[in-house]
Amino acid sequence: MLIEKYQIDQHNGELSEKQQNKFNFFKAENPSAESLLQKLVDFQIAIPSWALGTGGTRFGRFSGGGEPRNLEDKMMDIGLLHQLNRSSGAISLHIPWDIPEDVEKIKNLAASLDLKFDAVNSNTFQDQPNQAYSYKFGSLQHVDKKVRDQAIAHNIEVIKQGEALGSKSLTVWLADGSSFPGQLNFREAFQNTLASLKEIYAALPADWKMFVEYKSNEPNFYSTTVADWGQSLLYVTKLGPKAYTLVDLGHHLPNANIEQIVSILLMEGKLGGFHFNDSKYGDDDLTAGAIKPYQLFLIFNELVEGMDANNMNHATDLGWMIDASHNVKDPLEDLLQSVEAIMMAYAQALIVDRKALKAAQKVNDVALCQEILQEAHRTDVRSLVAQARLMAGGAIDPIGLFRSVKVREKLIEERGLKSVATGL
Ligand code: LRH
Ligand code: MN
Ligand code: MN
Repeated sequence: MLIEKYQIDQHNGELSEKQQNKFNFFKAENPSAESLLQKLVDFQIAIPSWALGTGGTRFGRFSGGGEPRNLEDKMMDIGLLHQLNRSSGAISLHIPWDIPEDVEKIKNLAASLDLKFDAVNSNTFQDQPNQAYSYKFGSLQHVDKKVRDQAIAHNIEVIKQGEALGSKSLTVWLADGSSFPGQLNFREAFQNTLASLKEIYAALPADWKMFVEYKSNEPNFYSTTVADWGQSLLYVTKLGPKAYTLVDLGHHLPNANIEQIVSILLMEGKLGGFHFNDSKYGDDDLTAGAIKPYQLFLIFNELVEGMDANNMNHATDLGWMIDASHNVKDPLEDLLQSVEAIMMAYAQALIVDRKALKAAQKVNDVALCQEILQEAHRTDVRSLVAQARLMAGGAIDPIGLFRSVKVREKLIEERGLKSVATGL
C-alpha cells in the first residue's frame, strides 16, 4: 500500500484537537449530530474506472503521470481513495475499456482493498477492433437487425462478466440518435430500442437491476433515442420491475429542474441511481459540487425526503456513482473533492428541519420555506463529514494527507510519467 495505516493515524493525531473543537461547536448547534454519523459512514459512492486517468477533450489530452495502466492499477487507485475517505468502497467497470481477464485475481484484489463491484457499463457507442458491424448509425436502435443483435450480445456478455465479479446491476447508456432531421424514424427507433432492451432485460439475473441512462444530446445533436427522463421512464416501465432510470447530472437541457425530476422518479419507484458530476454548459463532467453546490443540495434534499417517505435505505437502495473526468487536475484529488462535495450535500439534506418545512408549506409561508432550506445549506457541515470519516478509519484531511505523503510522486515512480489508462 502506498499509504500505511500509521501514516493515517499520525495525520489524524496531528489534526485531532482542531477537529474535536470544530465538531463540538457543530454539535452545540446541531443536537442530532451524533445520530447522523453512522448514516454518513454507511454512505458509499462508487468510482468509475474511467475517471482515474486525466480525461481528455477532443482537442487534446495532457497526461498527469503515474496514471493506471490496467484494471489492477485502477483498483489500487480506488483502494487508495477508500483508505483516505472510507466512502469510496466500490468500482464501476466499463466494458471493454476494462477487461477482467483473471476473475479470481481481480476478486481477490477487490476483497483485499475492501472494494465492491458496482454497476457494470456496456459500450455500444464506439466500434471495437474486429467488430463485425459498425455503430456509426446507432446500436440498439439500428435499422439493421444484425447490428442490434451484436449490441444485444455485447450487453449480455457484460452482464456475464459482472456476474462473475459480484456486480448487481447493468447501466445502459446509448449514443443512439440522429444528427439531422429526416435521418431517423423516431417511432421505429424507439420500438427497435425497446425490443433490444427487452432481450437484454430477459438475460438479467433475478437479483439484478438494469439502469437506463438518458442524455439530451451528444454525440448526436438532432435527436437522442433515450433523450430525457420521460423517455427513459417509458422504457423502464415497459421493461418491468428490474428496470430503473439513471440520472446523470450533466445530461439535461439547460436549466432543467433536476431535483423535481428526482422527486417524481422516486415517487414512482423508478429512480435507479446517479452519475454525479457538475457542469456549466452541457455534459462537462466537472467535479461534483464545483459549479452548482446549491443544486446538489436540493437534489439530496429531495432524495432524503423521498427515500424516508418510502422507507428506503439511503446507502443501499439507490446506485450512487461519480461520472466525472477532466483535463487539468490530479484525478485522485479531483475524486476526493467530488466525494467530499457529495457527502456535504447529503449531510446538509439530513439536517433540514423537515417538520418546520412541512408546516411552512402548509400555510404557504414561502419566505420561511426558503429560510429553512438555506439554513441547512449555509451550515458548515465539514466537521460532521470529517468526524464520520475519522470514525470509519479515514483521514481528517484526505487531500492534505495525499499530498504530504507524496502519493502522486510515488505513482509516477512506479508507473512512469507516460502511463496511459483506457477510457474517455
Ligand atoms: C455518457 C456517459 C455515460 C457513459 C460515460 C462514459 O455521456 O455519461 O454514462 O457510460 O459517460
Ligand atoms: Mn453518465
Ligand atoms: Mn455523460
